[in-house]
Amino acid sequence: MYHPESLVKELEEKAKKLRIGALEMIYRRGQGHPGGSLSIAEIIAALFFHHLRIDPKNPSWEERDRFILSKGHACATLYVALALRGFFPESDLRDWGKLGCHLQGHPDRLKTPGVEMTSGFLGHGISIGAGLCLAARLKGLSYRTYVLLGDGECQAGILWEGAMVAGKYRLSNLTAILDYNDVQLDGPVHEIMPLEPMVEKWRSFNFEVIEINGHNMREVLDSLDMALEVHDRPQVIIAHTTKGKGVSFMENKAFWHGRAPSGEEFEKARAELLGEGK
Ligand SMILES: Cc1ncc(C[n+]2csc(CCOP(=O)(O)OP(=O)(O)O)c2C)c(N)n1
Repeated sequence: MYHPESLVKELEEKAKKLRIGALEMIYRRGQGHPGGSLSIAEIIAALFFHHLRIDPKNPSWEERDRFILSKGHACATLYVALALRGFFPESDLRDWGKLGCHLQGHPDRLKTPGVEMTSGFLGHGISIGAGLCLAARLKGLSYRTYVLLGDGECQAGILWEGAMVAGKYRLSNLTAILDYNDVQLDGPVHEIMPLEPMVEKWRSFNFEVIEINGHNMREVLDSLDMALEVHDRPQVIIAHTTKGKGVSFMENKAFWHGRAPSGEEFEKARAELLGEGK
């Protein structure tokens, strides 16, 4: 489908808002995961502000598309998107992680409207997603399931069991999106446990593979549309991204995987994201 320039620009603005909002949450809480929250901003913006069939007024609508944040540690970005989409008031974001707040340190499907899977324990999104897709098939429902994975997460063996199931049952209603930023908790993915050849790996699990630059909004939108055209197998969008994208001192640094910025660092990051001083 053709995407007008105005839509691309609007979604790029949303991605910027997601980045600033997520960083602000992490700064305020003094805890969180900036690197992997920043790398998924375009993907989350494209999904939540354009692609997904969801209704914030009816979060449990049976035909809604399901989105699973399998790399649950990056939930700040998801929470900002859900708030901006109207699943709950934006003011709730300020209470993230506080006792009694529905926004937990990692996503909790029993507490937060719009969260489909409790996650944080890496590796399980594909299996749960495959289950949701089989359920849709059995019930004759038309919803699709999207699972956002980390590349470090792909080092977990259980993920490939889920992929095997999705491939066996030819779950064409499942789209995995891989945030391939090549940095995990404490170093480069390709050094800790190499994943390559990634395209061939997914193909051998019977997935249709689409490879994109995960920060190019047009490519993200096109890839989501291309996935809709695949009717005989699950799909994976391998999105090449940069951990810490948009903040110069955070980019590609494992140091910023799970550390909150100081007040000064946050202000510097915010100015960069707003494009000030350029
Ligand atoms: C099963 C499991 N093992 C270890 C961890 C600890 N952990 C949290 S985040 C992370 C790194 C994940 O890397 P990646 O998937 O690449 O995430 P991103 O770089 O996108 O933040 C690890 C090992 C965990 N949450 N779950």
